[in-house]
Amino acid sequence: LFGALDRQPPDALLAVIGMHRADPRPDKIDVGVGVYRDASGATPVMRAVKQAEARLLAAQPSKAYLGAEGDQRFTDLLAGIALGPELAASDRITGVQTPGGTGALRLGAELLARSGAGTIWVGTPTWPNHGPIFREAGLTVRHHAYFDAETAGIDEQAFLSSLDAAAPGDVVLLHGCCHNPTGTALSPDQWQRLVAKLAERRLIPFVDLAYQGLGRGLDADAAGTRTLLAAVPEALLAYSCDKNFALYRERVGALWVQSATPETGAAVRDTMLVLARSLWSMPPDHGAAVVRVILEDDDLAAEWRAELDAMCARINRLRTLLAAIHPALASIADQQGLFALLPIDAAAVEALRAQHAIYMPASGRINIAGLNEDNVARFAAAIAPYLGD
Ligand code: PLP
Ligand code: TYF
Repeated sequence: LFGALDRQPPDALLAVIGMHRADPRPDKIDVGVGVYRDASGATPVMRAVKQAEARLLAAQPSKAYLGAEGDQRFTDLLAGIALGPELAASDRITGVQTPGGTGALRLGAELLARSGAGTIWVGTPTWPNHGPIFREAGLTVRHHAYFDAETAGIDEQAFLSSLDAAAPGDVVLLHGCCHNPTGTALSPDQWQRLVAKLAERRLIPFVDLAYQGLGRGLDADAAGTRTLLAAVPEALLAYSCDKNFALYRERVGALWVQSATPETGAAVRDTMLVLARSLWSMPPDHGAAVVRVILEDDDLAAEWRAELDAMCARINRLRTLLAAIHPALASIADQQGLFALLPIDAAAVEALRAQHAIYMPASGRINIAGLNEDNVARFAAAIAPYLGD
């Protein structure tokens, strides 16, 4: 049976972790996989998370099954953060806990397939897992224009006009903020024009919000998503808490689906639960319970927000430093989130690894948080020869 299977390449992003770990050079720099790092290069457990975990350890009464929806109070409290109070109260929006943002994307993909959707459009470039997640669920993945390497910005005209090739009922995957891998973000005006295009073409948005709070702040980073949901009848929102609560391996996320009517929403929810039962039965509890404990408690929630704000500020300080170093990097200051796409090729990436112990995927994407005030100058000097004039 299994003899027909071919060997597969490792995940290009996760492979960088192993290569960096094996390098003995003391001044090595890891700007590979997308996890937040502090100035010492660590990815610490957040203070509010530690306190919530201590409370759970002391007081959690049971670990008995919850159900396919997971911790519903987690999802409802998180809706206030992600959607804001008005949309969170909508009787057309229903949400369930999922294993990370990836689980939310996959559950949404399965729901789309079950509903008869055939095609999802993703931007070029996008997170490399997007294509496989939707294809494994049986959807056709097509690509729309998005990034302009010349300006290191969004080619809005090409983006919107490439959506003219989509058929009514097609789905469009959008990054809510902090685009992975380019760091770009739509302005409020650009969101408005995108909303108009989606409405005109009768396309269904599927927003992936995996970095809320790491760009411009919690509300600013969700503003485009909220504008969109308020304007269209149907939409999906895959959410990850793994970056903004630094819970990565705990796999914390949620999927919200907005339907045209509350009645349709009830059938959507039933279907989400049926699909979740066959995918993972129930999502893992611990990380979602941690987030619930934080959001239930004003003091813990304030502590979480303050630490998240500090992480966001550190990323933006590094962005300013990096952008000032070379004209080809200037746009990094205006972009947001962990990532930027360097205008260098795979050969340059390999040379940087061999000669300077600098680790990034072959795409030239860097995780800005892997830099610090001490190594940013050395990093800039190493990449400068590959950036042109
Ligand atoms: N979406 C994007 C754009 C991401 O970069 C990631 C990163 O991991 C995810 C979704 C998935 O998040 P999670 O680790 O919660 O599955
Ligand atoms: O883009 C990143 O680096 C993060 C982390 O298969 C990640 O989204 C990367 C690859 C992967 C899962 C998560």
